[in-house]
Amino acid sequence: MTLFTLSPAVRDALQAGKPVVALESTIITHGMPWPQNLEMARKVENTIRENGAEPATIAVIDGELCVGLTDAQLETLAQAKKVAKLSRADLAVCMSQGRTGATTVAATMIAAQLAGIAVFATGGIGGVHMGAENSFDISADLAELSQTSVTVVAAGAKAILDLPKTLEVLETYGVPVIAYGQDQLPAFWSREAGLRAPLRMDSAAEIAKAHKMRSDLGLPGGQLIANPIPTEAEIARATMLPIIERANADAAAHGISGKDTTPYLLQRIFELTEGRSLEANIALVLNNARLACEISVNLANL
Ligand code: PSU
Ligand code: MN
Repeated sequence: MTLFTLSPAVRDALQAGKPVVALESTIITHGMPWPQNLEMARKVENTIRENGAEPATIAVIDGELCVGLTDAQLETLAQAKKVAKLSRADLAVCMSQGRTGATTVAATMIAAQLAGIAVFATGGIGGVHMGAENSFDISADLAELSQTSVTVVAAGAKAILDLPKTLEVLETYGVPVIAYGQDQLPAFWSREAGLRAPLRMDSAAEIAKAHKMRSDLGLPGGQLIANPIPTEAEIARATMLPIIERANADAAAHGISGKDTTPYLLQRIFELTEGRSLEANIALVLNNARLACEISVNLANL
């Protein structure tokens, strides 16, 4: 039984030892509205190809764990309504039932590791939600980073989260949180979170070396690379803070919880910023894809 299916392009790249960058699909189905979600997915894949690596977008389609999607599969997924959102807990159930689902950061990491892909680009990881002291809502992405050996490039944790608590949990789990090119932790739509990042690196080569060192030491788990959004695309933290607060208050008022929280907040912030948050989101994903390429090219040369 094969556990996953490689697209021909991803299979060829992996066999030839060429750099491959994994991509998640929940950002397509739950993170952005149609049709910008499909435009983003295509742009990210093309950016990766232009930067010397092969993109591998990951999703479960009719029970099949697909590593690398055709353009037609990408389009179907982007248009699909009510697709399941698959984290670690949901992956095997979805596959065993022959259903379709989009992979979160956690599930994408699992698939990437199975396929032998070391680097993964996304927008923002899940983390500790505001009010977690009551709700216990902590994304499975954090536990995944502690046990699955993939370097994840994100623009920091999503700013809708409780960032200090997210950093604390990552520290407890032994996950290196590495800000790229600055001391501050980036906060997704904004370059700075008002928090110092635990670690800093200034080049993709250093990040690749640290990834290899971690695996040589036999330490399970990945690295979180926090790559700040490009200056020209950022929305100032001062602008975002009241909007995030309002979105969180609306979520509470509507009784939104569990898996629905992240998609609800992203959609609400999209409305409250009149679409600006989406433009910034697309810019930061592309920026992360470029850095992930550089890291995977460096890893392939090690
Ligand atoms: N980043 C985005 N949009 C998203 C997500 C990340 O810009 O929709 C998704 C990712 O798939 C991440 C998930 O893994 O949200 C976290 O969801 P939860 O907090 O339920 O674990
Ligand atoms: Mn959650």
